[in-house]
Amino acid sequence: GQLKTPPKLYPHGKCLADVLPPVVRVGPLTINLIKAPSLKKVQMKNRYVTPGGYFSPRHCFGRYRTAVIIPHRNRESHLRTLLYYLHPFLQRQQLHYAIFVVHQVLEALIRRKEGSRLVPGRVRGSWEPSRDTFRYLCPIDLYWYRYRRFPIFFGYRPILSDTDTFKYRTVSLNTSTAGNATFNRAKLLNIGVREALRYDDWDCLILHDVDLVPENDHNLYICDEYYPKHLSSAMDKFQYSLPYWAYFGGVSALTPDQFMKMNGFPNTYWGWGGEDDDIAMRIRLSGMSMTRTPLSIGRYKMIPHDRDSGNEENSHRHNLLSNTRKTWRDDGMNSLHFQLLSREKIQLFTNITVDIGEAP
Ligand code: UDH
Ligand code: NGS
Repeated sequence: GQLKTPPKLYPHGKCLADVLPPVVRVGPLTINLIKAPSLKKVQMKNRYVTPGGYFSPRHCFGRYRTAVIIPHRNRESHLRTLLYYLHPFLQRQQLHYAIFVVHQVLEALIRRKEGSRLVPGRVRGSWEPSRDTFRYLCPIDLYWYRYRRFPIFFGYRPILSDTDTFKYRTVSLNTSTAGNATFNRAKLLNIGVREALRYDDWDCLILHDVDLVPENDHNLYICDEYYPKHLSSAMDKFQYSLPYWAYFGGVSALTPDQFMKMNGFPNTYWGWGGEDDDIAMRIRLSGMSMTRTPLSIGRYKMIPHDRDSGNEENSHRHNLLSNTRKTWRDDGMNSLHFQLLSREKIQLFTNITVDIGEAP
């Protein structure tokens, strides 16, 4: 992109934002994956994160609104490690952000476990940053060269209505309710986007595997104005390089517009493999191309793990991929069906529990 000079923020001379130093980001980070921290410890270290995993810079208006969406099942320790590193990382970037975990379970198994104790609950709590005090825009620093737009000061979108209830109060994350139903990463991401957009007018959706920890905090979790962006360009398991040129797995960033233009992601990839290649193909088919974080910055450590049961290699993936050209318009956000079991704002993230059914 071209270097653009940001327009003057306030015509009447200097504002506080010009003299406040930006929060210090350090570049390369030290990541220790030996032991997952407890949620309590993560909470203690992130005192300004409010329920739902929401944060807004305290002394200025965040320039960007970012929703991080994590597909999840039975990876609680990975989740704790990721939250431990991700919250401070996002705060140093002065983003207005929230973290959504989309959690795959089978409703039939919950019923068996919790029986008739299931009670309807209500979504409570406000996500609005306080508007009592006037705050300046967060200062721009060198890495924030691309000016996008002013945040909206007034007229925030109405957030979830009062009548919006969820069915079941609590579903444990470390769940035996996952069963052995096949995992479906792309469908969970579609659901995450749909749900996240109910909460705020996000500038950017970050689709984030639970086992990837960013290693450089200049890797900004903001979107490219024009094209979907691949953030995890250099993963340790691929020797900090790309496994192949069109690789789009791991962590990516799309604006809601870009996401809708490609009809979201496919719902039909059950099990491991191929869905990220389908997504890369959709980007092209919908007339966009892909941008990437430079290899020196898009560095990630993967938390080592074995293949999950219920996420076996999808034997149909090559067949599905050969048909993407024909199917992408009909398979995606416009054909998304699932059962929302709960929507909970817990301390470090919003937990969205869904039953997405089983592979046909
Ligand atoms: N995921 C879950 N639970 C599952 C399966 C997948 O939460 O049961 C999510 C999680 O966010 C994960 C993402 O889906 O980061 C991608 O799945 P993955 O990490 O299994 O995929 P990856 O290609 O690994 O990274 C495949 C298994 C490699 C086994 C190598 C053995 N040495
Ligand atoms: C490709 C898969 C992708 C996968 C990538 C990396 O072969 O889904 O390998 O895999 N595509 C197909 O199978 C068609 S990894 O080394 O992370 O296990 O993301």
